[in-house]
Amino acid sequence: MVILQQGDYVWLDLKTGREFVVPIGAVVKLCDSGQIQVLDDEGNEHWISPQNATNIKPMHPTSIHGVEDMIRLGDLNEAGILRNLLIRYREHLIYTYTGSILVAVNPYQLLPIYTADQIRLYTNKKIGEMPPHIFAIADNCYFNMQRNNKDQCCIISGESGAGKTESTKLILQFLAAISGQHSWIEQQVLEANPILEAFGNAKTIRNDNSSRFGKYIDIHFNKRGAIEGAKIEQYLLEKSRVCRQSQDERNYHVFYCMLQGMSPDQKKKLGLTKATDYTYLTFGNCTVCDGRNDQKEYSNIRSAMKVLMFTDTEFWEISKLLGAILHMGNFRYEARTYDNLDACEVVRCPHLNTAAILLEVDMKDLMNCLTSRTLITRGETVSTPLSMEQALDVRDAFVKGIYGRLFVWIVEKINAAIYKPASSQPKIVRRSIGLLDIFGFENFTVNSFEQLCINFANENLQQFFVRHVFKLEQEEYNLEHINWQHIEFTDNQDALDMIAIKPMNIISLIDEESKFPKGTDATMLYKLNFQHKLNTNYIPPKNTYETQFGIQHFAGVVFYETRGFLEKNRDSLHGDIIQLVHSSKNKFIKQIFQADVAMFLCGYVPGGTMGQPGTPPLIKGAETRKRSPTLSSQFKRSLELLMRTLSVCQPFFVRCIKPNEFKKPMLFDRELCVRQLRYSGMMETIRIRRAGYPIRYTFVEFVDRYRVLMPGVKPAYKQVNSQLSIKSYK
Ligand code: AD9
Ligand code: MG
Repeated sequence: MVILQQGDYVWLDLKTGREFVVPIGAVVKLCDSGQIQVLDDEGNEHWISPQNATNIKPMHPTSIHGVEDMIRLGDLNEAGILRNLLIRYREHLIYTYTGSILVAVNPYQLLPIYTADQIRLYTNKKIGEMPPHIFAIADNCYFNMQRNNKDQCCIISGESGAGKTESTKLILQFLAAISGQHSWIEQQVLEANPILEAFGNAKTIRNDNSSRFGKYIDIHFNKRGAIEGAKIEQYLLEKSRVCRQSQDERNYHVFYCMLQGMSPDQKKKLGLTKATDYTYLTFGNCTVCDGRNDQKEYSNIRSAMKVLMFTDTEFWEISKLLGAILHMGNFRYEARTYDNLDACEVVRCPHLNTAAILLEVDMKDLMNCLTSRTLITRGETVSTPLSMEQALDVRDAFVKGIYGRLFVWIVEKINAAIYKPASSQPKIVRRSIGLLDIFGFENFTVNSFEQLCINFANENLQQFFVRHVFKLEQEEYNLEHINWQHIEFTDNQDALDMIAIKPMNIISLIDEESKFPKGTDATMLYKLNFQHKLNTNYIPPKNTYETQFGIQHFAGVVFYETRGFLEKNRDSLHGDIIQLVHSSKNKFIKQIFQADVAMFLCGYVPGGTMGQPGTPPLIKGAETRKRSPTLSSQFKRSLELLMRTLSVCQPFFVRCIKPNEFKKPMLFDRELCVRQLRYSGMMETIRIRRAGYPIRYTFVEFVDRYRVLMPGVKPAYKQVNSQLSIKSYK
């Protein structure tokens, strides 16, 4: 039985049984005839009777007013961490360390903590010398790079709207300020962001400026520490958004900016009007975004593109493609029946005409390839009509194809301006800081192929993280000559092996089935089950009708709906479309489809069997199925490269937390935060810490806290000058 007094702090376990509810902090208001009245952190009062006193535990002194580094918390558990973040957040202290990790809680308001003065205050300081801050991480990256002559990286994670992109920009801002050159290249690196955001960000219900792609920006510094270039890597743009948006969401910003910002004359040339006139822009019933000025953004995009050496012609060519996309979205179809087959026609209208003009293709060819498909059967080419549903899919696939390739081209164009390969200057020593702003772990009501890729990326990052923390921990023990036992940690290597490493892994099975002519989502699922049903990280469907399988990820179980998996992974356009692009007089579209056209001309024939390479021209409009690369194999390859890059860097971790779903300041949703803490792997870190030596006192702190136990011990400051670190047992 705990003896409590008024004013004592306690942990109150409300035992709701809910998955993300943890004990809440509370203060004792009254202790009266055995009854205890407490006031919890949310301002709710509770009466606790002595029989229920097991619900109450005393709070460790470190948890009462909070600490800057959560490793110092006596109550090193979810409740302790959550409360620490909460009480700091209420005081606008959004940054907190957990050892080497920075936790950043999104304030959803502009705090006066990013000024030039703050940059100066954080320059060249040790971590811990100043209150936790994103600038402290940036500063450490920079000076570690200089001091140790070692590349650094910063892995910024968190769910949508948690503040990853803003954190990335703040680090960049700090690095640009302290590298201190105000050079052209520095400006170019900074100006890459508005372009990427225009084409790759959109308003979603979670975030008004949501990045719909992952990115790694590697910033290069010369020997004197000045920015001399950068390279941007992009991952998995969400292409489906170009054709569909959920309620209250928008398409990519650039479309709305263009319609608001272009001169009437330019718009007329592209046959464009206003956003509400376009189907592709109105699925979410939302064409404006509070707090965004699309017109002003347009001129920012325009000037950023100038800084990054996009020519006027290139800019115009991009606008033409964006215009063509909007017109295609407005095509209307009419159902027909030919020889008892469902067919359809594109209704002739100005949109059709303008789209053909902008794509510089023959209008008839455009109509044909959107409403029929050429197949080769027994050596003969046959044109089969497409049903209305199929025709809409073909058009959307074409549009997604254009936008996806356009995005890749834009990133390449930016890189052409800012990236100077090291090999061209072999004698020049160069160091870099990489910033990874990538989608966090996702677990929705329905999860598809995209979530599998995203969670696969997160498994990789978790593996990297755990290994790093684990290694650091043991290195520190060695450094201080502390006796320690080998610390076990939950290794997610098994899950990773199953997903992508070992033979017959999940990704390779999906890939194989995608290339197999008769492969379907069902045959793929059958093979996955057959191969992995005994693996503890795999959860097979409960019966033969179910189309979901589950994976035990480090952050929890996720069920994946397999319908549509293969189509998404193939990510291919049918041959008639490639043929249409090939016939176009528009050099720009041909350029962005260059690889596809080349592959097409190499002579791929249906079923994945290759024809004689270099035997063009292929039978006009023949169906092609590209054998490679599939989406997952491309993604796997770029992830491997990323992990290789990260592994030679000294890493920093920033975990962004979204405090509420309403984009509101000063609102802290406890359950939402616990979920994120769990999914971020933070608890895993703590487990590792607990298995080791979780409490770290400097010599001074140790003596001050415990000298009362040994009469005659003087205050620490009288004994030492140096800060010797002593670890205490838990
Ligand atoms: V997503 O996965 O790309 O959808 P992010 O990138 O994690 O997401 P983002 O950085 O875009 O989120 O932040 C969302 C919004 O939160 C921003 O538009 C700001 O309005 C707000 N935010 C985030 N960080 C800060 C901050 N340090 N100060 C003020 C912030 N506002
Ligand atoms: Mg973002």
